[in-house]
Amino acid sequence: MKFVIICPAAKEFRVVGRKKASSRMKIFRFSMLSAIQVAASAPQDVEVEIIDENVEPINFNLDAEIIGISFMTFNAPRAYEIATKFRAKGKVVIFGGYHPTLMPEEASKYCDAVCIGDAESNIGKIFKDYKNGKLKKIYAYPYKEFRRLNSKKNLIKNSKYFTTSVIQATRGCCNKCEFCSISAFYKQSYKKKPIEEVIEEIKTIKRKQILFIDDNLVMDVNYAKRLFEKMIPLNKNWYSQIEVNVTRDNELLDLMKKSGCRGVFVGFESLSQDSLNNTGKNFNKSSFYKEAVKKFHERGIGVLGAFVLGFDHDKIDIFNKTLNFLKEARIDALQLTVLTPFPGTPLFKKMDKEKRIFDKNWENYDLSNVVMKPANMTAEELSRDYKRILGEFYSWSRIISRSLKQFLYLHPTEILYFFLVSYGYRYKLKKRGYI
Ligand code: B12
Ligand code: SF4
Repeated sequence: MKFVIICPAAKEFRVVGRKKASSRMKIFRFSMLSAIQVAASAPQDVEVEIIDENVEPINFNLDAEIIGISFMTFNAPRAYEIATKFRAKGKVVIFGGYHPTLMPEEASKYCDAVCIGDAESNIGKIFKDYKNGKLKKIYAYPYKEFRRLNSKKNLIKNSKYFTTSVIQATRGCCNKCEFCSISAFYKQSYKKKPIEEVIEEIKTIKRKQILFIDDNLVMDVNYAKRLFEKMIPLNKNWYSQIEVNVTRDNELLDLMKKSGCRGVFVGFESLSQDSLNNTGKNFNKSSFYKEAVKKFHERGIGVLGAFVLGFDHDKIDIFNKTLNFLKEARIDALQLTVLTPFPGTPLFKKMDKEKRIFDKNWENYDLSNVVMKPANMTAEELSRDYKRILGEFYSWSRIISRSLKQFLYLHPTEILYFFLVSYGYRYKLKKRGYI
């Protein structure tokens, strides 16, 4: 039996016909772990293929019996379009990923089966039921033990991605930030892969640089410390999402450095403590942010800061505050997003009840569009200043000035990476007409 897993792409990056995938956007094409992990979970006797629409067109005449589609909210409309075309050709379509898990009722209208949550605990049952002619609409078997599977990285076109040296040691997060899809998807649970299996997996990666795609690698501090200790002899450089409070534990920070950490993605979210408190992220203290960044920098660790604009407690001064902070704290790269009420989150429920969501075209849920009425500013002000901050942060003068200052605390390789990330963002902003 043949199973093809499809990753739909946004219109602006989609490869259609003989059009080539933009090589410059490669900087944002990495990982593919969702599809790879689904492939690895499929029964051994099933032949699996992965098609990523960001790098190749979909052949709607392919010979597979079952089509799997993996998608987030922003690419749900495209996923439904693809599913409809395949179903018209008699194929069986199964859905998985963030959007179908959080919106199973909507998703189930366009497919034959929805996998809620992890593929590992569901896909075997889906195939078994299909073979027996008993396919159900919803599969939601919980995944109890997070274990290493044989990698199926060979199924993707490696050269088309910035990096595929990606690993996941933990899944989920126990916190309850009201805007967060991860908290909704994992129902505030946190699973850890056995450390020996993570180490074995790292050993299979040839590249010096590895990327953890975990949402919070240090949620269980003891696990993290043991993992970092075991990673020291591997002599790798690594990058991960990390919560800012890691900088309150010097032993943990030193272990991160010793084990080769060179860059972190930190969810600062907001400089307004009121906003943090009211969104469930009161454990972040904005008064501590500058010191936290300094502590990372002292250990040669670069910081990609993630900030969200448009919380109900954000006042109009949040824009200039954020812009000034980015410069003063020497944030090395920025992921700035507009507060987005993703379906399935408590934020969506609240704003929907208050009738503040004016745009339910999921295509616009890519964190850069304003889809709701903010409380203390207009939607236009939010959109305008969001673009202004990005434009200023990624102006050539700021990129160059940042890169020069980074020689004081970062390794040249990381200076180059942060430059490439900035260049990639600039390209994206230009393409979208923000600058
Ligand atoms: C790495 C990552 C990226 C990378 C790489 C993405 C990629 N194509 O591989 C980059 C930086 C490119 C990226 C970009 C974006 N991302 Co992103 N990303 C992640 C992150 C951190 C990890 C994804 C991952 O590999 N997970 C590991 C795999 C194994 O887990 P999984 O994806 O959940 O898959 C499992 C199940 O869902 C299920 N499953 C998944 N698909 C399928 C399909 C079938 C058929 C079946 C049966 C099962 C199944 O089985 C899998 C194995 O258990 C997640 C957060 C997270 N923890 O997942 C955010 C996340 C998925 N991203 C998100 C968003 C919003 C985006 C962007 C739209 C916006 C942005 N600015 O970041 C862009 C879109 C870009 C694009 N064109 O694709 C949101 C999605 C929210 C939502 N409700 O839609 C998340 C949840 C982050 C968040 N904090 O909210 N992302
Ligand atoms: S925003 Fe971060 S800390 Fe909050 S629930 Fe989501 S993953 Fe956890």
